Amino acid sequence: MIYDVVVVGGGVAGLMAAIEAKKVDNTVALITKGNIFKSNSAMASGGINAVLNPKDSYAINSHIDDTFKSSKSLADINAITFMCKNASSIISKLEEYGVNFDKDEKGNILQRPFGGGSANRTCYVGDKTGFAITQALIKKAKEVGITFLINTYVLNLATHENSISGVVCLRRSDTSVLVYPAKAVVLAGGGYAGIFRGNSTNAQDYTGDLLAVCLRARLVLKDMEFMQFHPTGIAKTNYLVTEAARGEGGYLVNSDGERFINELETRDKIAKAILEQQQNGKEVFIDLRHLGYEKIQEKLPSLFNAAYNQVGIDISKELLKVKPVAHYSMGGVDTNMGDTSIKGLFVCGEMASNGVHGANRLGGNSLLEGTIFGELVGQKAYKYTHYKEYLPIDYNTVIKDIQNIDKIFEGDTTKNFNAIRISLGKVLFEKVGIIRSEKSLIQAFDYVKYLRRESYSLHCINKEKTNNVELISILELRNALEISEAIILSAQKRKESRGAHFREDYPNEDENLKNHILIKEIQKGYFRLRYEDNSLLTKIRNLFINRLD
Ligand code: MEZ
Repeated sequence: MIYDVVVVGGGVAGLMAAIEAKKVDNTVALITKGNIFKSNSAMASGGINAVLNPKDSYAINSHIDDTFKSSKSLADINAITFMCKNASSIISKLEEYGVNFDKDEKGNILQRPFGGGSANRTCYVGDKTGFAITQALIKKAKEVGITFLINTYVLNLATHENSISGVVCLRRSDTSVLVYPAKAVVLAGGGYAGIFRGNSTNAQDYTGDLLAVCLRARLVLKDMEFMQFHPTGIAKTNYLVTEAARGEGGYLVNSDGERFINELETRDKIAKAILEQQQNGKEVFIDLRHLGYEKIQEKLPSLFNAAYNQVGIDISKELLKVKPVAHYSMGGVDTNMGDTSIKGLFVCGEMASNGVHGANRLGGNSLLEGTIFGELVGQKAYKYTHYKEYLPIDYNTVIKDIQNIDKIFEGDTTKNFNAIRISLGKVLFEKVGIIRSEKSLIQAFDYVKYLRRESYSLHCINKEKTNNVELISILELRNALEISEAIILSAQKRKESRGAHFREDYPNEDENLKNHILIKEIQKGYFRLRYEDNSLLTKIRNLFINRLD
C-alpha cells in the first residue's frame, strides 16, 4: 500500500501531524512500533503550558522569557516565540477535539504553577493530561480517516537523490520486511530516555530508534548531551511523580525532615540538589500530607493510586521516597521548524531538536511543543505532497535490511540482550547522568564501544517468526548503543556546565560555549562533531527578531 504521507510515532506530535496532513483528497498512514495507546506523551501528566489570552502580549512574553531563561541561552528565540504565541489556539483546538481541561465554576480553564514559571500557566486534566490529550487525538485521527499501521518497526528510510521516497519497516506479526512508499514522511517517534534503563520514567522501548535511523541517513543530531532528569520518580519503580505534585504545594524533604530546595525551581537544579542529598547519605521524599486526602483525590488521583498500588504508600498520610530519573531528551534531529536536510522528510516532537528547550526544558512545555510543531509539520507535509510524484525506492538498501534480519535469526548465541540492556542503563546513569566528568565519560564510551561490538554477535534464540520479541529487542539495543555513543561524545565535547549537563571538572558555564553541538555519523561507528555557527549576526537576530510588541 502507498500513502501520500506516512507519519511515524503515535504520541501527541505524530497524531497532530497526521490529523493536519489528512485532507479529503489524500491518504495518510500512522505507523507505531507498538500499541497506539501506549506512548510517552501520557507521561507528561501534570499539564501543558499556555497563556490563554492571545492578546495578552505581556503574559506571552513572560512565557517566552521563562522558556529562554530555563534553556540557559541555548534555545532559538524564534522557535520559542512561535510556540508561545500559538499556545492559546492549540488549547482551543484540543478542547474542540474533546480534551476536557479542569475548569473553575465559571468555566475558565484552571492553571497550576510549574517549575521555572513566573506565572501559573499549566493547563491540566487532573494528573493525566498527556493521556487525555492522546486519547482525544486518537479519536480525531480515526474520525478523519488516518490508517493506523501498528506493531510496525521502522528499520530505515528510503531516499532518492536526497528526497524521501518511503520507509522500510519490519511487520512484527510475521517478521516480513516491507516498504511503504510515500511522498512525504514525518518522524515523531519520541526520545531516548529509555536507554537509561532502570533509571527512567520512559518505557524500555524508548531507545531512540528513529534517531538512529536518522544517523544512518546521514542527518545531523543536535544537543545530544542534554538529557533531562525529572527530579521525582518513585524510588523503587521509577514511576513519574508528576511535577503537579509540587505545583499543588508538595514539599521535598530529606531523611532529617528538612526542605532543601525551592520545589518550583527548574528541573536541572532540583535533580542535582536531590542527587547531592543522596551523595550525603540522605534519602529524599515528597511530602503531600498537608494537602489532605480530598485535594489529593481531586488533583493527583493517578499518583495516589500508583503510590498505593506500587509501593503501598498512602500519600495523604505518608512520605513517598523519590529519586531523579531520566525523563526527556532535549537533544534530537537538527531541524528548522520541522524541516530536515532530506526533502520531504519532516521531524517533530521529542525526537526533534526544534530549538525550544535548549539545555533545560520547562515542565509543561513538552506537550505544547509536540502539539504545536506536530500541527505545523503536518501542514507542511500536506503542502509538500500536493504537486509531488512518488519517487523510486532503492531496493538494494531494502535487501540489506532483509539480510540483516536473516543474520540475526541464523546464528546462535550465549549472550543475553537483556543483561546488556540493563548494564547499559546502569552505566549511562552512573557515568553520563546528572553529574559527568571527562573520566566518567571516557569509561562509559569504552564500555559502550565494547557493547556495540558484542551486539553484532547477538542472535535470536527463539527462531519463531510470529511477533518475535527478541528480534525487536536486539534491533532496539543496537540503535540504543549507536545513540549512546552520540550522547557521550557530545557530553565530552561540551567542556562546561550548562542546564542539565553538569561536568564536575568544568563546573561553570562558559560564555564562549553558548552554542549547539552537532554530531553526524559519517560512517558506521565514526562520528564527526562540531559547534554550530554562532556568529554575532545570529546572536543579534535571536535577541531581537519576533518579539511581540
Ligand atoms: O512536561 C512534562 O514532562 C510533565 C508535565 C511532566 C510531569 O511531571 O507531569
